[in-house]
Amino acid sequence: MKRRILSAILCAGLVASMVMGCGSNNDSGDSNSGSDTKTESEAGDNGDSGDGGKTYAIVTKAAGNPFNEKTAEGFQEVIEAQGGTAIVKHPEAATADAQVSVIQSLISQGVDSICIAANDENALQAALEEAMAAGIKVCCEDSKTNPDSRQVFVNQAGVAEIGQALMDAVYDITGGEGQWAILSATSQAANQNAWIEAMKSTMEGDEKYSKLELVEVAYGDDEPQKSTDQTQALLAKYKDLKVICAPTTVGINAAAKVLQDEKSSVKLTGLGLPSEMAEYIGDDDAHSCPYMYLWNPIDLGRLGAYTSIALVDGTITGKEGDKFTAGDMGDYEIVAADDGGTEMILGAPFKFDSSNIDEWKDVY
Ligand code: RAM
Repeated sequence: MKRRILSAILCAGLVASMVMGCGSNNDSGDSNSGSDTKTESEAGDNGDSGDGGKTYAIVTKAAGNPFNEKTAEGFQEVIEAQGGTAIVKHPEAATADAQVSVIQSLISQGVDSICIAANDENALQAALEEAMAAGIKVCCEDSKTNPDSRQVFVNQAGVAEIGQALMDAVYDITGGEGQWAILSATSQAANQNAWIEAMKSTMEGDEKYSKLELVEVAYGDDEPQKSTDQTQALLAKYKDLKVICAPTTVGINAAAKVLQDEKSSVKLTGLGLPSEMAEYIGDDDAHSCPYMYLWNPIDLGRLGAYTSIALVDGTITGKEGDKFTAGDMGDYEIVAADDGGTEMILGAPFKFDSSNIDEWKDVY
């Protein structure tokens, strides 16, 4: 973990120092190739950068989400340090349609790879298959597609592990009984849906959780206002609600503010960015979130970049048993994923509480 702190600090510094001279294209909110920058338009039809290097794209779930920005930052830092050109695309909405038009513009540009956090497990298949047929290497990070739409998934942490950690947090914070609700991202988000299923199967698989009642799964669509509205609706609807679990950085941040502003007795846990959650984390009544989990989103982007490079240079194809070295992040092996495709795991979910939040809030 210490190494991750260091690498995160180093990469933040590196990105800052490279901003002036870098050859990347970072289009927030752009869902097509219409506003490509000069550097990218110089790249030529085959997408190669001017120096003969390769062009690697990252497509996040949507613009306006700091988690996605951190991931893109890590991706960009690694690609540029290796002499490649990074193209960062944040679609204007967290929908499959917005991502399909981004993918199509990247195919037209002839990029060498696409690393994508999918807004829908199946709806990107035609576009991503077209990309792969055109020789573009495809991996997922954060939120996966189905196996036919990708070569490998860069998974942030084991799904069962995340489900177990969140379920145990709900158990602990409720005192082992009572009503709880989930505030998720979009209803199509493969990562949140997998984590919710893992929470449910943990709960259903052990008598220990039998006094807990999951009353609703609400969807804030990773939009701050909708997440705020959904939190308020949960509070109005369930007078005996004890805990909200938000497995999304946007949702948890919106819910934390509602609960703390309203001095609600309802408590919160889930997955949050320390930089956004520091003011809400604490063990007393004045704080809405006793503790939460996450992983390093910058490292997730860095691993996505190393994976893209390894796919493009042929070190890996994405099959089970493939091994590669992800720079200073060390060696990774591709393993079978539970959907029949393959994945690699960045690491374990990390707990943030009052004892360490100050140490992390400036990192990501
Ligand atoms: C939100 C996004 C992202 C997820 C994090 C935890 O920012 O939905 O996909 O991984 O939360």
